[in-house]
Amino acid sequence: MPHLKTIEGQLDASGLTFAITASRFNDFIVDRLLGGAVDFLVRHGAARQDITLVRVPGAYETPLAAKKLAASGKYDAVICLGAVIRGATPHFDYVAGECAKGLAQVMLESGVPIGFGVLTTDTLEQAVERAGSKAGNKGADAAAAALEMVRVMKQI
Ligand code: INI
Repeated sequence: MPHLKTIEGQLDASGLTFAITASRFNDFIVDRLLGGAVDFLVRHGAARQDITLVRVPGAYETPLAAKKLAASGKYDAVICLGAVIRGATPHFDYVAGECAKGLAQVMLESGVPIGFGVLTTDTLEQAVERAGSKAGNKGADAAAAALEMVRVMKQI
């Protein structure tokens, strides 16, 4: 669309600081998301020493850690990684729902971009597909979205 003043975020991570939360629950999936997120940030100019990793027990605890990280003022963005996989009970709905709701609340209240890299899948196979195989890597996607939002927010 021509002649519009347009604000867009460039995917340039140089000089920025990031915190990543990674849940221990389903860690064999989450470690793949972590690899994808770090690889994305470094390939786009972030320095490894500017990326802080915080391990949390599960997706349910993630918003609390993200809230403190966002409020600390130390990070340009927080990227949250986890995997909630549906089981035979309604537990999934509570864990996934509270995690997503909590992270949205943290982002809006803090003004710090949050990358939502928490998989919510019906099966383990669907999680594997999204953790670096045929459906890409949602950790890298969450890092990309967080980075884009940092650059957008700096211009608005
Ligand atoms: N936590 C996850 O990150 N993924 C899951 O799939 C999951 N399931 O299925 O139970 C899960 N539960 C743990 C939860 O996040 C808390 O750590 C736990 O309830 C203790 O507060």
